[in-house]
Amino acid sequence: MDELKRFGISIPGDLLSRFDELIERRGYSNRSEALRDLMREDLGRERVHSNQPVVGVISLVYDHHTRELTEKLTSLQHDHTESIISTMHVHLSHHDCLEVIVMRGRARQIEELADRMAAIKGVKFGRCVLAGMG
Ligand code: NI
Repeated sequence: MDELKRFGISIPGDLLSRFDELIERRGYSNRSEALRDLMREDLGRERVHSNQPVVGVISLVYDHHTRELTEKLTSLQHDHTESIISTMHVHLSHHDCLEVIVMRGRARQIEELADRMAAIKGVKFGRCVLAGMG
């Protein structure tokens, strides 16, 4: 880990109280760790905004009986073999499947693919989570 630095910040008492309540609910043991996570999250968003290299996880839940859905999903994935690291498929019930696709690439490319998959008829849930690398 990088060397830890200390700094002081001025903050209105009310805001600090609300922040303390929030981090207690989330189970943080101290403010420093909560602030570090907030900073990382914001820096991560900036990374996506500037289209930097990221890792992405696309999660989909869909009814595999929907006509042509699985063919469309498979075909889209075969168009992105250079950035898809792994795909996991779970048969949730008689109808529903969960697919988790792990990718590495430019933020916008991954988001665009996630949007295209989520828009396919029969997809009930589609989420894309991106994380910065390094
Ligand atoms: Ni399945």
